[in-house]
Amino acid sequence: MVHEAAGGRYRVVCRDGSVVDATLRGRLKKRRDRTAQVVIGDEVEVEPAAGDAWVIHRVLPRRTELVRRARGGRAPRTLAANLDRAFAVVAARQPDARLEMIDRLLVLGEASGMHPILVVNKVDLPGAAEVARDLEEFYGSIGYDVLSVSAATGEGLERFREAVCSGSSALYGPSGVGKSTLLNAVDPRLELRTGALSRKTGTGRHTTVGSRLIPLECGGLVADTPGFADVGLWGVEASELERCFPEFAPYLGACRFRSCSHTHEPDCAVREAVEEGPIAPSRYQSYVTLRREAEESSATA
Ligand SMILES: Nc1nc2c(ncn2[C@@H]2O[C@H](COP(=O)(O)OP(=O)(O)O)[C@@H](O)[C@H]2O)c(=O)[nH]1
Ligand SMILES: [Mg+2]
Ligand SMILES: [Zn+2]
Repeated sequence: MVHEAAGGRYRVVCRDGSVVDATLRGRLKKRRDRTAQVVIGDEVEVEPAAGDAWVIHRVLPRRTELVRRARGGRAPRTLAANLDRAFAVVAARQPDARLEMIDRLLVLGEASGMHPILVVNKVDLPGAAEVARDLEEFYGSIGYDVLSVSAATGEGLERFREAVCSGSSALYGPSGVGKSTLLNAVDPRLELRTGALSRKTGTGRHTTVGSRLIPLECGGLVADTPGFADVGLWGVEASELERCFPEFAPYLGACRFRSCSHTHEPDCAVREAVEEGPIAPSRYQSYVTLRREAEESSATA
């Protein structure tokens, strides 16, 4: 499995625990499509090359794929493959949790083939416990696991620790919500930099070049990728959006038009479910917003 990727060099940890540094075989390098990129989490086959060098000659099919599709028609980029778990992280306060941001994060997790876990951090702040409780109830009713935690006090961290200490995970969310602080709380040896200003949009002084899977002392692996910071700019294709709202599932296929966008068509089963109650208005509103974004960005592509 690829544990680190930077500038065309890959650190591969083999099943027997040995570690080799490898480059891509030319044939793989030339292919431009997304699946030919090698990313952290990829299962690859390596073979010895000249001297003591190694080359990756094959990438195995991916189980999950965390993909970043930038708005404005730029090519999608895979950030990590085969992760077992995705944690969408927000803060109950500072910055205040907004439903649209939460929905955006959950959609990104779903689009990557992972049913994300919602982590609501900073429950220690004044008024935050109530916010977290409401979010637990709301997103819990849609079928999401919601973990209310405080990286500062350790409250609620047991379940987070249990989940993050097995397999591989990604934490993603806006900057300043406490992702690095959470990981430091689970494994203080990491000493990840924290503070809202430590990693400003790509140009900051602490820009990470490569991506890596950070091994936790307790056994899990956590993806560390520079692109995670600006999730606000991610998008999902219009056609796959409806599948990223799990509570829409019972209604898909029941609209009058097979290609219904669920925004304006008559006899739309999704819109009926919003009117009748099973689909929450805020969720539907997020769908409409993301749908419009997706259409705008494909129009400029
Ligand atoms: N009160 C409180 N502050 C926190 C908590 N977790 C993180 N912070 C603070 O929030 C800021 C951003 O944290 P950081 O881990 O850098 O966020 P990241 O950008 O998501 O990695 C820092 O000043 C942290 O000290 C928490 O549980 N409670
Ligand atoms: Mg951070
Ligand atoms: Zn419809």
